[in-house]
Amino acid sequence: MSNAKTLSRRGFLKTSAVAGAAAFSAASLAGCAQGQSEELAQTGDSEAAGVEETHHVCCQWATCHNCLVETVVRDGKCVSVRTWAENPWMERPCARGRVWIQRAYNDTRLKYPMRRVGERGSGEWERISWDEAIETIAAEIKKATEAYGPQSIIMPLGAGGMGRVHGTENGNLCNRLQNILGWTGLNPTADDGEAYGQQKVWGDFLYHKPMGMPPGCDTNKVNMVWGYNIGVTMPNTALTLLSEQAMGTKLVVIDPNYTWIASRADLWVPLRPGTDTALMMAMMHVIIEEGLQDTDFLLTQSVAPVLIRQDNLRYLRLSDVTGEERPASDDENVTGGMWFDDPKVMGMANPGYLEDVDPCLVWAEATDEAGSLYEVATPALTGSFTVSGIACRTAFDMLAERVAEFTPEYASEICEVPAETIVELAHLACEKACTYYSTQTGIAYYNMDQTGMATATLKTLTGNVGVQIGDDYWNHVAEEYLAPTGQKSKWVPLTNIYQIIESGMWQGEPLQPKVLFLNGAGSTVGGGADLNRTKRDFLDKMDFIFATDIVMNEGPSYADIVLPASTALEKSDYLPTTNFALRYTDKSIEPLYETKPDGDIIRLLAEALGVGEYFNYTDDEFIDMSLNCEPYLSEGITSARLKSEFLVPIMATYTLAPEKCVLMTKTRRAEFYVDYPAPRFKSGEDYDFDQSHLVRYIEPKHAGKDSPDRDKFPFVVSGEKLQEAYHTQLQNVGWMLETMPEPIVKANPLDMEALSLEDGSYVEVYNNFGHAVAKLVYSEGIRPGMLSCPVGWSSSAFKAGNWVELISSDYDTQTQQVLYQDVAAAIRPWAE
Ligand SMILES: Nc1nc2c(c(=O)[nH]1)N[C@H]1C(S)=C(S)[C@@H](COP(=O)(O)OP(=O)(O)OC[C@H]3O[C@@H](n4cnc5c(=O)[nH]c(N)nc54)[C@H](O)[C@@H]3O)O[C@H]1N2
Ligand SMILES: Nc1nc2c(c(=O)[nH]1)N[C@H]1C(S)=C(S)[C@@H](COP(=O)(O)OP(=O)(O)OC[C@H]3O[C@@H](n4cnc5c(=O)[nH]c(N)nc54)[C@H](O)[C@@H]3O)O[C@H]1N2
Ligand code: SF4
Ligand SMILES: [Mo]
Repeated sequence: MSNAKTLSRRGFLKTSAVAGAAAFSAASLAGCAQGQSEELAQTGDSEAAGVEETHHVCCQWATCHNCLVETVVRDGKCVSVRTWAENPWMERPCARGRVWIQRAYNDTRLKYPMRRVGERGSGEWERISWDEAIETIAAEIKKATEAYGPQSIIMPLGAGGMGRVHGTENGNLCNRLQNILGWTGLNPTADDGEAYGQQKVWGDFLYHKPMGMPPGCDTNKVNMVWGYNIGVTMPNTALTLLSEQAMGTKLVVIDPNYTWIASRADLWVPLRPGTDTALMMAMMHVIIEEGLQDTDFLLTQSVAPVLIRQDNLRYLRLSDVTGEERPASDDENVTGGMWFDDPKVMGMANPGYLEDVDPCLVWAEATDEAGSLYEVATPALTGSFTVSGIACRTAFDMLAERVAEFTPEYASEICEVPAETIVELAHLACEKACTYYSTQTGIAYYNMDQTGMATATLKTLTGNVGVQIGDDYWNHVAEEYLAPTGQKSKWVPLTNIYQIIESGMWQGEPLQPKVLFLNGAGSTVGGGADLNRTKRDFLDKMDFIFATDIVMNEGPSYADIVLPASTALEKSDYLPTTNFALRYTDKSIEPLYETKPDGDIIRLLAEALGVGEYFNYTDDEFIDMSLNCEPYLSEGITSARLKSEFLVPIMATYTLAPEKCVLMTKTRRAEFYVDYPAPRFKSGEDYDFDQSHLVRYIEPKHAGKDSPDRDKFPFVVSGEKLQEAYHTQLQNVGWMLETMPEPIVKANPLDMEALSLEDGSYVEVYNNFGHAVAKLVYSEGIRPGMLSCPVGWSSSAFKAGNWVELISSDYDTQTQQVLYQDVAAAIRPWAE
């Protein structure tokens, strides 16, 4: 099928289309990056004479490429943002990276500190001085600290800025202050679910997972993109995928909707939303039934041969046989909390330490007896064995049994993907190499951790496990910088805020949140879930709310005091990005109006709170302090080097020898069968221990077939990221508003015609939690039965409500992630 216009209901429901290169949708930002945006980014009078200089600015969004762009400054005014021609990685910034001028010189900027004069959220403010603002905030913080302890000050993690000094993400000056004073961190757990599921198998969190191609492979035969709207959300990676495709790599996209990348795929597999795990389990079924698994990898690099006790479903260990007591273990803590207080991520783990004294056992085929996983040369991959009276089966057999039911025909009923396509996908997954590009939020349904676990299990089964270990340099920061007094704050998941406020406790200790510091964090309010409940049961319960931001976003609009922060153009910093490099961004212009870079705001707060002595350092001194740890020391990375090279790759990532690629699990192997499954946080939820050793399929909670209200709310609402926005940002930027002036809901014309809803009319989307009114846009690329509602808009942009009202405050109890996609709703005409 080469033209989406011919897509039929049948095309979505039972056929997977082979998509041609003709895209029906608007050209993606990636596609137009070089041409249109380049032109767009030119402003000002190019003829004007004056002093001209150039600077490097790093696009500061989290979880994108952090492209380094070049700014042109003439007579102190930034006049252009353009591609940095000498960028060693040839990064192609998209339009979102080129709008910094319009962000900085924008009438809607917060220009000076302001105090609320009307009701919270009424929009009535008065201008105050910095001195008064800081004094008031410090007094409120002191009051709450005295009455309820320092942990009552809560500060969400927010992607307002990624800089190590002036950022609002993890690992910067605000965290230094937070740790010194003992404030509680609030983690939006925004995109952790899938990664957490993978962590169960690899033993480590997020980006520290095996990547790239397995040893011995030098070509990618297949790239599989799972529900990743990558043309919009990671445009440079999307372009790389197209380059690889041009050189012969098959591009496979699994997504219910016909996205930009799907339109370019060799095989597009539309599935029923929320059923990816069932699809992958059926692929595993085919692989095992046809004997296509990578037996060598399974036996040498995974727990496949490990004997599983049938009485308690745990690994059989030497101590089970000898009757000796098992050495003290940290079993219960293996899954671990927030990524930044996870000892494994912080490099303190000692994988395999228990195995040395109490190894798990396998069946030695040569001698017909049980032996240590680490000593037996030819362990059995399959079979049932009785060892010292304990009945056991291999982990591989347990997996085979788990997926036995998932025949292609059975899964076809669940996923609405033809059985033959499932077989084809299974075969493609066995190619060497097949690389997976997994979405972060596209599969945010109740079962999302299982989808992550399924991906990692599939990779293990096919031996498609890369030799590089990716890393996330957010987490590599010197302790003396982050926690100079040795004290480290607690982090709690935002999903549990209601439970915490109601009970005044978290994990058995008192915690009464009273002061909320919205530090460049949009996902706490405007980009979160169940907005009505957020206001009622969270914001209204706070004694005091203060915010730093560059505009009056949804969250700051409920604050008592707002402080104006400077934009990326107005400050120097370095960014520890997710891209295996450090990037320096140097100040293009002086802070506009009365704004201040975030780190300077933190310095003022610290002074007022009596801990100013920890902040008497220059930015460069702080940068060098933060770099005083590995791997930066070995690689000689200092502030001086960052300032001269701008983009400094971290070689440790690239030079990792295969033999050093140790997985961080207890067995140092891929643990697709988990010995001691545990929820990410112990927050009192039910947890099915016995069922959680292996991947399993669970229907989505609200969007699932059997959800109680599905007859009332027949549509699944996909809250994809908006091409023209970065989360809750850029709504005030003219160039963005030109292509996306207001919130829209995209729906399949077949569905809408059946409901007599006209293209371009205003419609109300609603469910039990709330509603939103937006313009209907017919789109044949949207799967029938789905509504696509790109998120990121403040409530003020809607005629009524907000998409965020529709999302429940439920969460995946294994990962504590918000169910952004697990939403069902109905749609009807809107009459004002
Ligand atoms: N409903 C729904 N919610 C979601 C998602 C979803 O798909 N659907 N996605 C989730 C995901 S994956 C993520 S990562 C999170 C991201 O959520 P956040 O990390 O909270 O990011 P933003 O919403 O962009 O909020 C950043 C705020 O910082 C402000 N800001 C910008 N620059 C600066 C600066 O230099 N200094 C200061 N102080 N402030 C600044 C912006 O104006 C904005 O208000 O959102 C999550 N929320
Ligand atoms: N423009 C822009 N880019 C961004 C961001 C942004 O806010 N704006 N945010 C950045 C951040 S922090 C993150 S975490 C990433 C997130 O990047 P993505 O994971 O790409 O984000 P989403 O837009 O949530 O992905 C939605 C995709 O999942 C598909 N989908 C929905 N349900 C299912 C399903 O059940 N199965 C499958 N297979 N697919 C499904 C949707 O059709 C859509 O194509 O984007 C990053 N890039
Ligand atoms: S949004 Fe992503 S691709 Fe676009 S300029 Fe920024 S970092 Fe680069
Ligand atoms: Mo994210």
